[in-house]
Amino acid sequence: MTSSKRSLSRQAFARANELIPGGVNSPARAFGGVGGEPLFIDRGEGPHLFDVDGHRYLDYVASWGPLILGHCHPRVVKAVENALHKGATFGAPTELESQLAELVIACVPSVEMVRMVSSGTEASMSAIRLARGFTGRDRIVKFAGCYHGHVDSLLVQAGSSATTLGVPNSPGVPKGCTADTLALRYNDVQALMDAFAAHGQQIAGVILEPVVGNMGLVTPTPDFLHALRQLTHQHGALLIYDEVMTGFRLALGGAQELYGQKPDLTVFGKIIGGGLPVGAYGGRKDIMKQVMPAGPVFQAGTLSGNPLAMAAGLATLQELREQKPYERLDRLGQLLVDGLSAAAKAVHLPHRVQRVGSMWTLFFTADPVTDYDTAKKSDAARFGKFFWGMVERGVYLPCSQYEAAFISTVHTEEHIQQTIAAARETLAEIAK
Ligand code: HOZ
Repeated sequence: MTSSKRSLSRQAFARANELIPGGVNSPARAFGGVGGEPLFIDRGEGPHLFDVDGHRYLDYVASWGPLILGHCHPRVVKAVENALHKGATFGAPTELESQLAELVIACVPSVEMVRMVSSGTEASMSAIRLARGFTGRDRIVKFAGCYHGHVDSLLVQAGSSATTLGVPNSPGVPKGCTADTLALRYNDVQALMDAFAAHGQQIAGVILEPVVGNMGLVTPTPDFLHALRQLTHQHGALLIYDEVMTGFRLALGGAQELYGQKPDLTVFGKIIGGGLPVGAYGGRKDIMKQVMPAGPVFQAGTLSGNPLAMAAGLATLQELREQKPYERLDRLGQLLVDGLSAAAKAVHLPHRVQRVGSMWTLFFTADPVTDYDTAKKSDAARFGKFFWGMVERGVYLPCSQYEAAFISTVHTEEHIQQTIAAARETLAEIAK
């Protein structure tokens, strides 16, 4: 399938470019990391996507994570249809909101109370505000390479030194917004200890992706997770897990269940909305009760708790709770990474396949990827060739070396074998 066969996507992109900045409504989907132009999508069905030119792809993007049940899962479609017929939005409470809240609380033991919002960005922003309001402190610790949405105070790029005081990495973010953000190296226990030794009394909270998806897949060391919990506790700061990607994906209770951890607050997005726009933040009741109108920390939203979105999220979480797909997803994940590693090894390509459960990344580097600096050592140009080779063979991967790919419950062993076969051909081609 050459680019000439994607002429309708090309036309659609040219038109969109005249109307929408860069032709897309979120930069991640613009193919900037792999070159070329984005595929325009017509529809999805189970594990497959169909572009406007009529090509079918095995989908490992899953709308960047939400679609753990695949496209158009019948239970989700039915739930949304039912809700739609009753009215799209009321700006008044519905019982669906409590039903989803109850299910989230049942799935994630550290969450005793939860507030629904409309995106992961909104959820992180609100959790940070709450941490500051609850502790009466201003400073926030984040980690280089972790992404928590486009929140001003979290858009901080750390330099190569382990600790840097905030420097905004987008024009339009005033220095003042990031002045209280400390960006540290992921998995660096010493840097964390130093930050708390220097600023412990001013740190309101520490936010992290407990398994990182946003620099490609990077896992936390046990020591790092332990130090985070211990130091935040000792210094009266809140520990905030951003489980936008990992929540309901690595286990029903997310990464915190997998690693046996208990953060004070958790940020959700993606799967919690079953493909519709939902974010949420939740945690200890004494903290959550500070949110308005129960408490003084302001946060609001016209479409927060929207009935269509609640219905999609509820159907998705109910299905996951009944299906218990996590062991199967883990097995498929292992099968896939073994196949990818063998294929890369056979053609002597330096590589690392990193995975937790159904999240994975093939890095084109020989060394372990443990943080942002080591992630950036990967050969992103080679990844671009790999990406396009896979597209040509009917496999749709995230269009960046620095993103995680997702296996969904509708993938089968046969799909995984197809993917390995496509990778074998592609890797042999790009190794030449
Ligand atoms: N949050 C997604 C993973 N990095 C990207 C989705 C987007 O920004 O459009």
